[in-house]
Amino acid sequence: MKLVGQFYAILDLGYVAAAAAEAVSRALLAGGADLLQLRAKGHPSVEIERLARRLLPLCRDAAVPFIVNDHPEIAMAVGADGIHIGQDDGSLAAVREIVGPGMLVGRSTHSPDQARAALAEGFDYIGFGPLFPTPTKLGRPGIGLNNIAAVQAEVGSRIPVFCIGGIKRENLPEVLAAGARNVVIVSDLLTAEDVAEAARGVKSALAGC
Ligand code: TZP
Ligand code: MG
Repeated sequence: MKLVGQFYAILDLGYVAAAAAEAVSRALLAGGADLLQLRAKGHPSVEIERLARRLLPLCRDAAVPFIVNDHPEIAMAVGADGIHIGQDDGSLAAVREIVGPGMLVGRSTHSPDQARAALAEGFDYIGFGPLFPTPTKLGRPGIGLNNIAAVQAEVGSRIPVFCIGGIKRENLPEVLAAGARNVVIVSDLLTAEDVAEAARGVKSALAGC
């Protein structure tokens, strides 16, 4: 499936109980998410795979790529559209040995050098951040907004650069003004009273960019 769109949502089991995962995913998709990732740090593989099998058809119905975080074997087993890995999760080549040539593979990056390296290695897209410190990814400093425009110009002209980390509806205008074109928003959406409405707000803020 092609990677198009600016709005990347993550169903993170740190915020959403597994029992609510489908309803919240439907709301994110109804609100206009262009990609959906399942992130389930510390959860058993069998549980992640079971959940992935339930979320995949929702994404297919919405024609939105479904991405699995951290687990290429699960991404492959369920027929996901993509796999997302961090800096410590090995090389693109090692992941490709598991998932083959067709799957989208994204990399988390935390600096312009890492962003350039991910482009050179051949990743399909990158996350760039955390822009601000965030409880969703504890222990990582915020890298700020200063390098967004340069990374967007240099890397973002070749593959999508998704800014991430501490982005909320209220600071989204500031992030976009700094040069971001694509964003990932996790906790601000998952803790919203009306997830679909919150997602719609993000979608319309991105529309002019
Ligand atoms: N990678 C870098 S920051 C982050 C991830 C997964 C968490 C983003 O979550 P939030 O709640 O939008 O700050
Ligand atoms: Mg990882």
